[in-house]
Amino acid sequence: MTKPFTLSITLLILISTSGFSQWTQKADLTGGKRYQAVGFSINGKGYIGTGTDLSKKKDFWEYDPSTNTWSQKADFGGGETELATGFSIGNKGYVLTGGKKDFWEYDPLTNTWLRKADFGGIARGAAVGFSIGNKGYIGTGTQNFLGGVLRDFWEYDPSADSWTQKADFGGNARWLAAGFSIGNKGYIGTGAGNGFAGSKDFWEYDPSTDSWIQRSDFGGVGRNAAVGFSIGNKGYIGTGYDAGFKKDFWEYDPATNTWLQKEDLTGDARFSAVGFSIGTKGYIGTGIRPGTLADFWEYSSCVLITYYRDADNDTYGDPQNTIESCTQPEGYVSNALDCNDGNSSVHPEATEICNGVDDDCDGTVDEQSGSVSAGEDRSLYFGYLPEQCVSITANVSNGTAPYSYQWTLDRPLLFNVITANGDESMSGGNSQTVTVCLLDTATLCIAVTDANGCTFTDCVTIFASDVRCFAGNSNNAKVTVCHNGNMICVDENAVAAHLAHGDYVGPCVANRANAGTIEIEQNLKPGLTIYPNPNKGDLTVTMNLNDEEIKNAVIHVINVSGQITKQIKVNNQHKLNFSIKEAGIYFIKLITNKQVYTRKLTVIR
Ligand SMILES: [Ca+2]
Ligand SMILES: [Ca+2]
Ligand SMILES: [Ca+2]
Ligand SMILES: [Ca+2]
Repeated sequence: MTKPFTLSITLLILISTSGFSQWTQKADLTGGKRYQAVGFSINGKGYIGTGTDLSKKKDFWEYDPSTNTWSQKADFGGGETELATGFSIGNKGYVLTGGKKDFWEYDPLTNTWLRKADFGGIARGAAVGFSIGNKGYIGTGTQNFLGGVLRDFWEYDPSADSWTQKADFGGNARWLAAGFSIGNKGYIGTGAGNGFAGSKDFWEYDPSTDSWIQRSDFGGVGRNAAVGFSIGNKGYIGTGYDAGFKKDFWEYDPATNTWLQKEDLTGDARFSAVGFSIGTKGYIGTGIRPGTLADFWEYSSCVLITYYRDADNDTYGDPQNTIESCTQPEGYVSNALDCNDGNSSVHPEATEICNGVDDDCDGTVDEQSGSVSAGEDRSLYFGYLPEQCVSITANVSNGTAPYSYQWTLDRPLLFNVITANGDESMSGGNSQTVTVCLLDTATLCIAVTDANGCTFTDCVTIFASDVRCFAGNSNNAKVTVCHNGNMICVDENAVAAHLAHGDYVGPCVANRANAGTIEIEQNLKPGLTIYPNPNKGDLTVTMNLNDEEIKNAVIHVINVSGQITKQIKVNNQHKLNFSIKEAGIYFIKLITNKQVYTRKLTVIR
């Protein structure tokens, strides 16, 4: 028992959250308000006529759903009447006059009414009529509109223009019942016995056996003067009266013999309305609440859903191009997630590639780029073989392998500097690791292109100096070393011994300590300040020294391995900003004409 309940709750949630109603108000009946009218549909058009307001009516109207318009047709052949009973068979409509036996056929092609064989039973009103195949059926009703309820049931054969009595309705005699047919079965339920107390029993008629069986009671409370019609394989009963006006609306599924509550009629609760279906749509109009009504409502047996055009067929829809439909139309999807419906490579599941386009529709262009680091700046001493060349490996993060590498120097390689072997070199310029041997400072840049076409770059400065010297007339290069403040030219194999006692490679810098030696902080008197410290790689150095002292001063950044990772000429400035890429402990060494200042520095990431 819980399953239908759950289903109906789910449906109600679906309706409420989707914002769509299954009911749509259509043009009011042009002929004006009324109740106890009769109606049917033929070939895509609906018909409502007769009924009463302050007086009984005979006018008849045709509704065209394609234009949502009503047009007046020939007055009902039987004259003014109310509580008439109607149905349609094929291309004709039929109406049994309320309270009389005269029975009329309407032909929309000729817009004429033709009186047919009188109804087989006694005169009545508020009966139920429907057709199955090419036969019409009328049963139940009231003889005198107050009581005198009936349960006889009759079949009309238009080909013979004759009436045949069939098995009495399975339930008690009643009037103001509702009915419809589905396939080759007819259904009658609800209605009132003598009086107005509503019933909810529901019965199925099988013309092949001329028999009635009771089916599940109508899903809502018992009632009378409801409307009934069918759409496809489902039947519907709604509105009506039972100590109050009703607007609830129920669907009957003969396959499961169950009732499912559908969305209430959006218009006013009412009874004695007219209901019929045209194609996949149901219609309810007119009636009384107790004010008389002329409004007219269309029921879609499905819930309208917004679908989004998927022109590029990538299964993601264009939020700007929508359609509302009961079922998913070809070329449309239920999501609105495509940010470019003209490109099937662009959608939320696409891989972001570096093309200047937001491929994955996350609002950001080319966000999947990676990065590359060539590490810290380096120092080279050309002519001193251990430090004449450097190999630098590009470290890539966040890109997509495989990568291609392109190293470039910001100037041409020097050659024939002083001697024929004074040549710079660069090898591995198209590989992850490049090796350069430089005579003079240059900037070396790496450009990495990943599998997605993303290119990212980094540059380092190679502080290089030519430390070759040529003692005597020899063309054999030796190495310049600063020894006790004097520049000397020594054999390569003697350099190590010189470095061991505090000399350094290259020309002398006044009062300069060995550049590559880590020293504890010294000369802490104000003069050299670094901030912030620790820092995230960007720092400011201020030198509160007089111009004379700062003249020709240099700053060395030395890592914990004693390597100079950066050297900066102060150029008479008192304040410098620079950056250190890699996290770690460093020493900033300021070498002036007079002394050396050293500060310890921490770079965090
Ligand atoms: Ca698309
Ligand atoms: Ca797309
Ligand atoms: Ca993106
Ligand atoms: Ca992109």
